[in-house]
Amino acid sequence: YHRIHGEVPTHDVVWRIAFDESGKEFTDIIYEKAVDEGIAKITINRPERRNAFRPQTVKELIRAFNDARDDSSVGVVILTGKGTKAFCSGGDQALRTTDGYADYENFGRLNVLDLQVQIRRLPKPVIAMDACMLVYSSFIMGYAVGGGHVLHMVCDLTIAADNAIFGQTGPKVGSFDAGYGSSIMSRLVGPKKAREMWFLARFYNAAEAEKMGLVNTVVPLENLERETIKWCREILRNSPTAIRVLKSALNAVDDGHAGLQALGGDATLIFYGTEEGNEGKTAYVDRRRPDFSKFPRRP
Ligand code: S0N
Repeated sequence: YHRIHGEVPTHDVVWRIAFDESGKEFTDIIYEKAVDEGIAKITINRPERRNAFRPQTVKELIRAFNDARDDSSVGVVILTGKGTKAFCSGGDQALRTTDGYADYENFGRLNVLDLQVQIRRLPKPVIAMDACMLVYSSFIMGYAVGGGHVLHMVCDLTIAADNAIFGQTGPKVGSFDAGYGSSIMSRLVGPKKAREMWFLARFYNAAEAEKMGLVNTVVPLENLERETIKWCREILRNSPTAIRVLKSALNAVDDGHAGLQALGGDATLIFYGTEEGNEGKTAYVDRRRPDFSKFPRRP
């Protein structure tokens, strides 16, 4: 039924529409939060274009991810695409100009690059849910190709439906992602396979993607959301700080100075919660000399 009617069934969760602080409606995405669950779901909503993104889509995705980051009741974010035919088919080729993608104002944009960095730095897991494609987590069904494939790769986890198809089309359509789209792919599948994916621009089914290390698990389409929610709940049972530090640690080497800055920021955040950290601030506010003598110099 679901394969024919093109909807991924929702299980065990009540989704309610969410807004960011602007209160403005979203047109290109659906932003939802699960009642009493700590899960946000962001769905690219352009199924008639196989969920290709235009600058407006990316702008809305950035707003929703910002809100999910700021909402302390959210612990995991799911990224997915509307319907069962595609997670995301990349940039909207009909809007491609000589300087990116243009849908408003008179110049093009490549704002998906900002979105990739945002997902990478978000201190909560995004899961890609791919029925063809979560930022600690992604779930995928249908096609995840081109810039859509890169989006699932920058997510922390990917849960794929058995009908999901993965690949890069860049060299076929005169584009490429020489940033995360190349470096993260090489980390995920290894340098030889990454070259194969980019140079030949072939498509791979979900079983092949799992074997290559591109996705965490493959499940029947009918169970895609149920399985993704199960993964979210397991994550949510664990320490949010441990997960936060682990995410930044896992990205640190690859992200260079920016990666170290995120990990270092986590250390500062934790230090501020200690008596030792507090002594310095309190002494400054009280206009006295700080007394760090009672704090151990651990081996
Ligand atoms: C996904 C495919 C394989 C699905 O095939 P299927 O199921 O046979 O459907 P179609 O009939 O082909 O498509 C249905 C309708 O959807 C439209 N459509 C599909 N994809 C797109 C798209 N990406 N852009 C615009 N329209 C799309 C079809 O035209 C069709 O419409 P109608 O019904 O009106 O005819 C298949 O659709 C496919 O191969 N799609 C194109 C995939 C692709 O090449 N994507 C672009 C790849 N490049 C990028 O993503 C750029 C990378 C990028 O974003 C980036 C990276 C680094 C730096 C900057 C950038 C940047 O450019 O922003």
